[in-house]
Amino acid sequence: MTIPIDVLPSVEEFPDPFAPASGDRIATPADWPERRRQIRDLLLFYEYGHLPPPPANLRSELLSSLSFPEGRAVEERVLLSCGPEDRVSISLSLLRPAQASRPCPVVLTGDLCWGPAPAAGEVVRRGYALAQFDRTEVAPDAPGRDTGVYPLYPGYDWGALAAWAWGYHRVVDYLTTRLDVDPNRIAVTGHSRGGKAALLAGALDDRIALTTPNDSGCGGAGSFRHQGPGSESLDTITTVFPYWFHPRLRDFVGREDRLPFDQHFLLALVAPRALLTTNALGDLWANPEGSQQTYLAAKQVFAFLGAGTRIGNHYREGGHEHNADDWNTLLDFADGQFQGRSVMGHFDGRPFSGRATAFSWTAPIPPNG
Ligand code: GTR
Repeated sequence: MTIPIDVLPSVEEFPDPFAPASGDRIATPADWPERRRQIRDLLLFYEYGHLPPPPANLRSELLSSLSFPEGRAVEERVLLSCGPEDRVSISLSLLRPAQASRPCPVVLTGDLCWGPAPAAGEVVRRGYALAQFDRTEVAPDAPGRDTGVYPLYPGYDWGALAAWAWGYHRVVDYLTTRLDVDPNRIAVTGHSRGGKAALLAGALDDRIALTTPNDSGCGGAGSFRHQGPGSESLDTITTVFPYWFHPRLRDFVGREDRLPFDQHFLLALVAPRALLTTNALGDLWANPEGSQQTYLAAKQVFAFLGAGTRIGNHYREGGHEHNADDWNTLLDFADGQFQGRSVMGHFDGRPFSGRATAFSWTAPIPPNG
């Protein structure tokens, strides 16, 4: 697993998620949990760094509660604290339907640093709670490891994406304590660098039922090997934003063929829980074409696990933003997943037809399958 880069084999196509580094290709879904652990270990070792375990001392303090017009929604502001000497703090905004008859599903985003979500009213109208926090309270979006969670966990080699994902997990810790939130219907989302973090959060935490990164691109749902025109490269991202990742990732610049994974491995970690990647056709930097390839590759894993209808991919016109249309797409998919409504046909986006597939393997057919 943690083999030095010079010894890693060159693999031009997407690595086969069903093939361990040594030994036979896995054969049945019962083999997946062990293979999934290997994939997770690879991604943390080479790409993101390692996350500390959940702290046992999470506390919450209600700071304010505000009813919105006509009593349809309530917004609570809650201060979470946890970690060494209670020094991790996260301020959470939780907007929820005022009169839900049963625990409601929730969508969680860490992008409050970029302002409130554009579709808050629609989220609540559809019966969801909306939880928003500022991931940069957990770790700064800047180089340097003197602030945020880094000095609190000195033994950890995590980059900012892993720290932000850990922040999502701490909010999930809190959400699962609330009686008005359904712990089985927690969705996470985020945009761009926030989408990378949300995807990593969903990949690593089985409590998250639906993971929906938007325009997450390089280091998210975009591929390192399959780069569409104008897309961000491994070289660029690790030059401009080295602190998002483990330093080891940069060793693969110009040697992407030696990566023992591509980003379809990250998507596959979500399976068999639900995953929707949303993309914009004009957002070339985020590699919409490479995201189609990772989607198709990860879909093999979902299908193998009997979860072929739990993965979706969506494209809209336009550029790099997390707009109301993206949120509506998320909610449509979530409605389908959480309420058993079949909307899957709309979520099989593959506009880049005619391109060669970035992989030649397919899912093993289980014996008696
Ligand atoms: C860009 C970066 C992308 C993406 C984007 C964003 O500058 O190169 O990977 O994360 O920022 O977060 O909006």
